[in-house]
Amino acid sequence: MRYFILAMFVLAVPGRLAAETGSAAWLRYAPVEAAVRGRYSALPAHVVTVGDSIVLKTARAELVRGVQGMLGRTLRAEAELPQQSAFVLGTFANLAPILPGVGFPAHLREDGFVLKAWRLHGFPSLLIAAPSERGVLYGVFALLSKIARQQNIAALDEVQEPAAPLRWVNQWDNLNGSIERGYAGRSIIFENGRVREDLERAGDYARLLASVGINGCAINNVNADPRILADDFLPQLVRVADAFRPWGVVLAISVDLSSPKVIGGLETFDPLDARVGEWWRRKAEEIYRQIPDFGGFVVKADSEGRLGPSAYGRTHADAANVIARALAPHGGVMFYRAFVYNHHLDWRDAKNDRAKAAYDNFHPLDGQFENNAVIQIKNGPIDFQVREPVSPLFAGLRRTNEAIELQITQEYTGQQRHLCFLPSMWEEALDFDLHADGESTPVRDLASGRAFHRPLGGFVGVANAGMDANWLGHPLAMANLYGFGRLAWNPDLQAGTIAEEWTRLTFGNDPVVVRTVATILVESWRIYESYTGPLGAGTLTDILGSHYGPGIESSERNGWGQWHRADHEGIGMDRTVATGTGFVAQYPAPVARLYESLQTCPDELLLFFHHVPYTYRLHTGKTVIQHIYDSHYEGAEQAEELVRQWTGLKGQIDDERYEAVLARLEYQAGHAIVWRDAVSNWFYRMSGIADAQGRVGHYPDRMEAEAMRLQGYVPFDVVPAENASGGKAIECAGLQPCAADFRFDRPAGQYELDVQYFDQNNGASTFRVYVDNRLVDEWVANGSLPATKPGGDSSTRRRIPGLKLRPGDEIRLEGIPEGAEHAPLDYIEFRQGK
Ligand code: GCW
Repeated sequence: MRYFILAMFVLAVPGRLAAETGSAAWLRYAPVEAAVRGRYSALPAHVVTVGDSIVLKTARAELVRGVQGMLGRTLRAEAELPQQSAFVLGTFANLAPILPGVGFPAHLREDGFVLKAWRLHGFPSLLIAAPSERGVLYGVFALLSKIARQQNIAALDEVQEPAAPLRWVNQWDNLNGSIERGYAGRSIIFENGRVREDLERAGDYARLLASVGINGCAINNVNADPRILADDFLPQLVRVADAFRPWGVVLAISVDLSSPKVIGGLETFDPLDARVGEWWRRKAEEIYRQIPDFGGFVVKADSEGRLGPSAYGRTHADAANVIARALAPHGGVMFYRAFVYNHHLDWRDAKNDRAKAAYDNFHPLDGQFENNAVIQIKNGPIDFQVREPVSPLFAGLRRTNEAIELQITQEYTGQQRHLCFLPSMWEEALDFDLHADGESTPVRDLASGRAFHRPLGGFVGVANAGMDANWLGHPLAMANLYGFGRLAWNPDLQAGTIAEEWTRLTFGNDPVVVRTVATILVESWRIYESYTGPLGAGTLTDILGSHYGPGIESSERNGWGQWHRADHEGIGMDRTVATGTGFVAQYPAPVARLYESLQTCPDELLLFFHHVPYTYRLHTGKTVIQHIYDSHYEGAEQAEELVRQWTGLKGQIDDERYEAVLARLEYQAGHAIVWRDAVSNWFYRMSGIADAQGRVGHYPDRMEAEAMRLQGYVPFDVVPAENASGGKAIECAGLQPCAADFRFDRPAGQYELDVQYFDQNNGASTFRVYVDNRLVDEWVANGSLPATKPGGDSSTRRRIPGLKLRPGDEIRLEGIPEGAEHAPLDYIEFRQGK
């Protein structure tokens, strides 16, 4: 009883917001505030659906659910057009005969819709009509989004259509349930080599996708396990298709080109061998017999160790076409990835350039692909780096369908531990004018197929949502999935608009919340860029491992081709025609001119296209080396500023999501300093040029762990050295517990103490901090960072605020190792006045 009263009390506290896990994402349908509810009082109380397909049923149920949640009203479903005001849902074909006066648009793209206020039998009604059933569902979501964002919907008369027919996500899920480059838990589709028994979350995912107009999902890793095409797998795929179907999301799979041989029993997978063609034909037939609305296949071939047509001296067109022809009679689409390159490039040859690979491989084949084949091109010529120019291949295919592949999962952009709102980056890529044929041809028109009047085209987002309740790990990362869908629907949208829409739907309409969150989002990409990968040099991360923390040299002297070519004199890849790899020539002339010349090449891409000395002056007037130092310091400060901005929202957002975001932002601010120090120290060592502001290499507020008095703890070298302060740290590998202590020798006052330690994923050490034998903090390093040793991936900050310290105080750090994690410590730093 006591608990019950307590619970009532908690619920009754005015203004207290109910905890949310984030699982509802942007489809919360939170009650519309009383002050604006009047805006919707005239909405109909009835809903009629003309037609009874499964997608129409979903549309109606969603409308009922949304109106119930937001306005607290239960819509009555009617079988016939009532003699009172109603929501009327249906396709043009079904509605036109019974609503003769309406006049639906004659040429609306598939999946488009109409929202229209209409007097029906004299009663004010609302039509949600579309050429296809899926369009009706999209219309419902659009209407509900307007209500959630408190928009006025009286006198609605709106027509929307998508920019392109193909708006898909790819999941890189493995059949064992892991996800390649996934940062939010296990697969929602697979488990232990099979499709999960419980596909409820897969259905919820399809609902989220549909709500932003995404109409296809390829569910498995492009590094495809051939077993996905095995006979006994098909019934499992049928179940996934069933889970997606109510939401108009078609199921697709990634397939391995060698399947006819590996699981088909043929001795070859040569795309020009008639038996191979026959195998794909039968396979497609078998699939469509059981999944009539199957979407198609995605293929990664001759890339990163995958087998491909080169095994038989065939072309990518041969490979794509043999499968495309098998899919064509059923309306299936064949996505063939342009991410084909040699990862054993000789780095000693200054003419070698991975950036050239996609164009070199696919441009010569333009016009040779079947009409249902689509070349899926990553936005940049390298690989989802924090900053790249757009791929020249977008302009290099005119008689071939193409789609742009964007990465929602933040492989190179902080892995959902750092905030990085990617629509800001995508907007720039989509707006970039490649001037194919001298005409204006922004990437969005090339990818959508509009520029060259292609039958197919579109947008593919690598999403990698997982079992984490909030789908992507970082609560704010969902803005990337939302933003991808919105841009695929309408690539003219601005990142700021998307950020605002998403914030309203996700956190409500409070103006301070909307302004703060949208600002944080919009600034986050540049902030992330500024402390990671400067001036187009690429994300300076551990290329050979996690792709997460700093790993500045890891890109060099190996065949992966993500080189920045920094040495003692300068940095950058010379990709010019005059003196470099000649990559620039792959762009149409106006763009090539822009990048070829140092005068016109934008600073932010300078090092992508040119090799320059550290003393080279940017358009801003700064030298390259000083820019590297400054941007890393500014970026780390801005990351700290994000924390401050967020804390201003305490109480305005439910505690659960507030705390979840705060924890990530605080972690990010600490890790931004790890990045800052690693990059700036590495470049200081390389260039020998000091920071004009005297920051790099000088840390007056720091006490290195190896400089403390150690009991049990032993110093060791961290490799690479720049990933730990002073290149060294201490670990407790023998007798435990271990301790490190020293006497405080600064002026008395209030301090904030930052303890920099390493949090590996192969142990959970305990740390304790004492001041004069008084325990002031204790924590367990049990995060899940991608690291099994101390270094840039695992380096983590613990902040202890509000410590009163006097000279002579003994500060002692105690570490208790667990598993393979030896309670490693790097340094502590004092900040006064906090
Ligand atoms: O960015 C790289 C990733 C690989 C990925 C590959 C690709 C699925 O590091 O994990 O493989 O791209 O896009 O095929």
